[in-house]
Amino acid sequence: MSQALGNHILVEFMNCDPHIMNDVAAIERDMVDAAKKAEATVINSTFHHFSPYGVSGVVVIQESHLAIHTWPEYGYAAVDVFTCGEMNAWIAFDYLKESFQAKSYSAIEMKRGSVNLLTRNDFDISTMRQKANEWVNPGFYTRNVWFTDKDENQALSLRFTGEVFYDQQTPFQRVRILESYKYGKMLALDDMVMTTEKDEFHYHEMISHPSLFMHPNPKNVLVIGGGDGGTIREVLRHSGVEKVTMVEIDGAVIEACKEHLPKIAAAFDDPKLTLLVDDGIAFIEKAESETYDVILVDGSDPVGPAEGLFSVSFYTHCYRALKRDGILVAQGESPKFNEKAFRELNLTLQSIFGKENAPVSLFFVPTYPTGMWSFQYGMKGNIKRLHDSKTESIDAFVRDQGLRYYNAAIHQSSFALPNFVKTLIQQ
Ligand code: SPD
Repeated sequence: MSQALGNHILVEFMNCDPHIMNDVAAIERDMVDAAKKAEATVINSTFHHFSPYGVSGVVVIQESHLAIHTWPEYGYAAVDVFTCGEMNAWIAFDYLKESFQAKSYSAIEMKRGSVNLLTRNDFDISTMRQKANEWVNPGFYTRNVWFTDKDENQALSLRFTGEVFYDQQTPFQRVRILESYKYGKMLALDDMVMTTEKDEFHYHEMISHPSLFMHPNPKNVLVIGGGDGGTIREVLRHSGVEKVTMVEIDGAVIEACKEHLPKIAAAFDDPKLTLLVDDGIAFIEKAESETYDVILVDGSDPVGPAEGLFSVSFYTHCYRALKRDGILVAQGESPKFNEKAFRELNLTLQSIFGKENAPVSLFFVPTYPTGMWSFQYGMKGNIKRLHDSKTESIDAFVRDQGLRYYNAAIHQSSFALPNFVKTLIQQ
């Protein structure tokens, strides 16, 4: 065979582990390690994750390149390894076959650049090689991985590092803890952002403090959902609260957050807490009437296990389980993202609690699609407003507890609705 400049192997890896095929950090590491095993000199690498699945990437080596495109849904990776000089591409092939757990594979090998077909130019290659050797690899690997929370027409994307701290498919949902560049570690359920280290306080302060300050004497609080623990952490800041019951359907969420988001999952050992890993919908159906002062429904979006948290039957039972002056607060979706769910929830609450007793509070969450989010209320008994006399005690509480979103002015203003939102919830 005549001499060639390079050797190119084109590989089909089939029936690979689909989770590995979607794990951009693992694939980048394996590709870089495969190059090193084959004694290549790695210059840099760039990898991209496609939402919801698929990875593409290239490792540039002094001896040419390794490239990959994956289709996790087929457990398939298309890989090519292009080498020149002494490097043996088949060492990289063997390494990747094991790492991707490929059950079947095929490859073809091509010689590239047959020297008898090429004309050599006359320049001093030794000086160029010397220059290349002077260059020190800064070890800068670029990676471009985005997590996207979206519907068919609208999305919010966060760039994340590719590190996956937790990834479990439970009987209810896929639970993941990932790391975003801007907002730190993030809890995602299925493909939806639930909370992040750096903006969780927006949500958790606003789900809990307004109702606890509007209620004259909240002692017994029920939290449905809220597995990350941020809501109970806020509720338990109120020294007058004597008992908190939390019912979370998915124990994996609690475990993942205790391990990886400890500042959010900070109150699970509080003696006032009774924690039940159970179905909140079944729990409320069996709950005693007139038991709770405040019920907080910290559920995810109305798909998957949280769908029942948006039903008439669920809120009818919540109404029954509230004491005479009780307040219900529910994760209310967005009037700009989930208009239908937002409206239907408000009409449900109006029908159960009364038209004037179903106010909406708006707040801002940078990591949820559109940023505009809501809590929706059901006030049992008389209409409740924040007494001016409470302003001072709220401000003192805010100072003592170091709150970062909620204050007395935010409390009042969050219930003021833009006109388009008023129209959206008209009967
Ligand atoms: N799309 C986000 C809906 C919010 C769901 N709950 C967040 C959990 C925070 N404790």
